[in-house]
Amino acid sequence: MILDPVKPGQTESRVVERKCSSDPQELASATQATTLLMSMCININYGGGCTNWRGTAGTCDAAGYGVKDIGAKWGALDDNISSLKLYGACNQAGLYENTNYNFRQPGREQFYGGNTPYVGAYMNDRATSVVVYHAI
Ligand SMILES: [Ca+2]
Repeated sequence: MILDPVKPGQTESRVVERKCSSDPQELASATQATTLLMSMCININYGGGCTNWRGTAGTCDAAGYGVKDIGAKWGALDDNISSLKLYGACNQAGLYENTNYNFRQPGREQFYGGNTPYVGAYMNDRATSVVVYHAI
């Protein structure tokens, strides 16, 4: 998935493109102008198939990138994330159990400061909204 960054006044990234491909040439053209942000996988230890998020405006800053209902954007990933990897300046990922970042209410959320082979018993196969950003 290719995302625009979260802009001032917005609560989530615009999804620019969503594509599955096993064609190296096609994937290469999609990756040229974008930056790998994070990878989310449906099994532990980065197995079972992973979805990459790529950004249109470079790596993460403090506002970063986010999707408030991944089920609506990429159904296969909803309630299905078990491991994740972070790239570049993206050093913090947040997983939320429900849509809309749990409506910014505390609880039912977990944060990860690096590559995570297992998101933990609570958040495993539960995340529905996701953010990734640069934490100072
Ligand atoms: Ca969920």
